Amino acid sequence: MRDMKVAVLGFGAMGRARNVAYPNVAKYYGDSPINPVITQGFVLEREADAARKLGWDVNLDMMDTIQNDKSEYVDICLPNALHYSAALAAIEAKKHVFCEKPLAISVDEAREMTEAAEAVPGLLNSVNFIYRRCPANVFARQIVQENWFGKLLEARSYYNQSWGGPNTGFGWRFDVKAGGGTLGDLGSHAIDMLYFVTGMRPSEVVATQVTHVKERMGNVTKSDGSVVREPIPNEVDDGTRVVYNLPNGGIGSLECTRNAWGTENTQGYEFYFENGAIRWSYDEVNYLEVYDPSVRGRGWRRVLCNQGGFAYCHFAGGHMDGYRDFLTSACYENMRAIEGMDPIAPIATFRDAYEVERTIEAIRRSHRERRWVKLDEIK
Ligand code: SOE
Repeated sequence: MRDMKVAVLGFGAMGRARNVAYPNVAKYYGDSPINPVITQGFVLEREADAARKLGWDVNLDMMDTIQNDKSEYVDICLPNALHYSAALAAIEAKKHVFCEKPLAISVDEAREMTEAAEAVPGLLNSVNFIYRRCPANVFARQIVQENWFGKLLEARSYYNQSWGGPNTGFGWRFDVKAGGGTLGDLGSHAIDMLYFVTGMRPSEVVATQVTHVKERMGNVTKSDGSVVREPIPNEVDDGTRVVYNLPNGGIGSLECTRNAWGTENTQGYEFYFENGAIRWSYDEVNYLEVYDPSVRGRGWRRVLCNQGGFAYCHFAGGHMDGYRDFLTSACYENMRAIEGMDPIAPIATFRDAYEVERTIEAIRRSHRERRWVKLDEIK
């Protein structure tokens, strides 16, 4: 196992979570070909002391962090609008790239990033669609791949949170130019999960989006340099509803919102096939529910996927995994990919994430133009 120097860009929740995940890769997975070591971090000045306390070698210059020799792998945990410039710079510097989702703030950016990444053979381009690392979702994917239940007829996905009410102040997640909005933040996961599990992407969508909170209080810098707190227009979607057709003739729906009281990270899916069904919910993240009508005494079977024989079981079975374990597994898969090892379950490449952006663009276009949009329209 060789050490590999990692630069982390950003010190928000995702950047800080890296500080737990990378050091755990070799501890969880003794067969990891690489031990990733965070050697440098780009943070804001106000975050520098906290980052140093975690042992980070702090750099306040993003481009310098990407370009200098202290790393061979760059992990982008920045606001969405910065993914594009950071990833292109990392690719130019011939560094492996792991990027938070959504890949970009537009389909054009995502396409350019994908083409740039694919033009450099041997470089990792990986996007953190983290729920691919839940063992239950890997099992769901296996069920589809082994064709337990035949054709997918109907799909339902949801991803709801509750922190987007009127009392939440303005921040980049509400800034249209920074790539804010619920669809990119939450819906992107559900779109990727549909593909990861079923192998299908919507072929045609019709959607409606809503902005419930028209203004949010935020800091505004005036021409004299003073900073005042005042209402800022909120232009992103607070909620989205989508109905879609699948290429196999099936249909589906997707909902996402940040205005569902009582839901903290409530997401899941229900996939109904010709001869059975599966469903998963993050509230019971370690379980997949399977319905096989051919079993006598039919009923939903709740399968614990955190045990030997299931993906990513790195510890005694049944001790339950959570978000930081999934992130550790994501980093482990990146290490395997860099060394050319087969994945336990496929990583989300830039191309996968570009496909998610195409679906997002189709959904937005459908809402704007009040019509069904075919995915073929979006390049
Ligand atoms: C938003 O609250 C958020 O942190 C998303 O940005 C993440 O992608 C999701 O995994 C959890 O919720």
